[in-house]
Amino acid sequence: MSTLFDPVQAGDLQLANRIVMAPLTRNRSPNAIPPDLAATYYSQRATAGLLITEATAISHQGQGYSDVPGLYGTEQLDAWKRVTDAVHAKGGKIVVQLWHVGRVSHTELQPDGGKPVAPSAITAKTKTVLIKDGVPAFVETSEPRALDAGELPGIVHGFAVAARSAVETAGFDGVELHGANGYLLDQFLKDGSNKRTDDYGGSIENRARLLLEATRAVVDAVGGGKTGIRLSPVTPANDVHDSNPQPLFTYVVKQLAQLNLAYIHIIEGATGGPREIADRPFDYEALKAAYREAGGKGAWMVNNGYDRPLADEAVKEGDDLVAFGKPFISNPDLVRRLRENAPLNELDKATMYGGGAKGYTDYPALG
Ligand code: 8OZ
Repeated sequence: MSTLFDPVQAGDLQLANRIVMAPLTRNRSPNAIPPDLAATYYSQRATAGLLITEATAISHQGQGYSDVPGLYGTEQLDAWKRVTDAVHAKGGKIVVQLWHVGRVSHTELQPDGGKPVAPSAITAKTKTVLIKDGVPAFVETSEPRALDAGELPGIVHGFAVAARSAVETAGFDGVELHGANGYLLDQFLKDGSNKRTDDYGGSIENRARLLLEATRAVVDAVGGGKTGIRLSPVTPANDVHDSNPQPLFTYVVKQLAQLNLAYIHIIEGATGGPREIADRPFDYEALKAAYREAGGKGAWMVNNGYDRPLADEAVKEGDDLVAFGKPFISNPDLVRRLRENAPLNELDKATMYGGGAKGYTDYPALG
């Protein structure tokens, strides 16, 4: 019987254990360039079987918050190369999360101060972070404009280009498409945010089209064995909702099963919140079974509110990987602490978004 601490293969990725550092937005990348300290931050956490970077914009249009990193400029790619080198020097594995925020943005963050883009021109009832003079402020997102169908191939291509740059130039072991948390791909999936009447709206097949096209393009660029995807079937994050998520996500994972992906990463419940949502029930075991029955061989990664007992249970039930989020911010040696059932450092919420070394690279490891 496998444990959390046993090695596992996820596509091309040979992982030392089943503990994953979840993507965590930290807003410390002015001009979308990861800071030098990012190499320290990620390499401090390299004992995780897999590190997933904070969400990283595939294009200027895909950016929705101040000081989040990108993957579309030479300086950004060079900075990421310093991060991947530092992680590899410690024997770790790292993939980058490919992000297009869609409507979760602000005109101040968009090229030429334009409107953010979305499947439909519906403003998300959510906030983004604008950092002014080093001080983060939460502000309402701007009203988006609906993407023209003719713009969608460019977005799909953008995912593929970012993936290829990530692997070939920045030295990542792979990539994860951010298909979760109410960002662009999730906005297309769900009928609360997608009111389109063309081939990208309406039926489940149509709403899933952009996500599947982007995933296939990334697979063509870097290989399925280096590609993962994150999904959040019922999260209310960033004001997304679907009237019937079980058949929607069953269709999505059945299609993904044909792409020989490294892994599928599922957020159970409300991102960073309750694992069960009373008015949004969802059967994750049925979803996993549908993926397996359709021939999906990728690792099944679960996330949200896991601790050691819950993670042990998940591995026992056949989940391959468990992603830990906030505990990894405050515990660089989380793997050791989980193994030894040692107490965890407390998270300083004030330094989560923005700032420097404090609350970033200064959390102590066990002696
Ligand atoms: C917290 C703050 C800003 C962005 C996500 C990328 O929820 C995020 C995010 C989280 O996936």
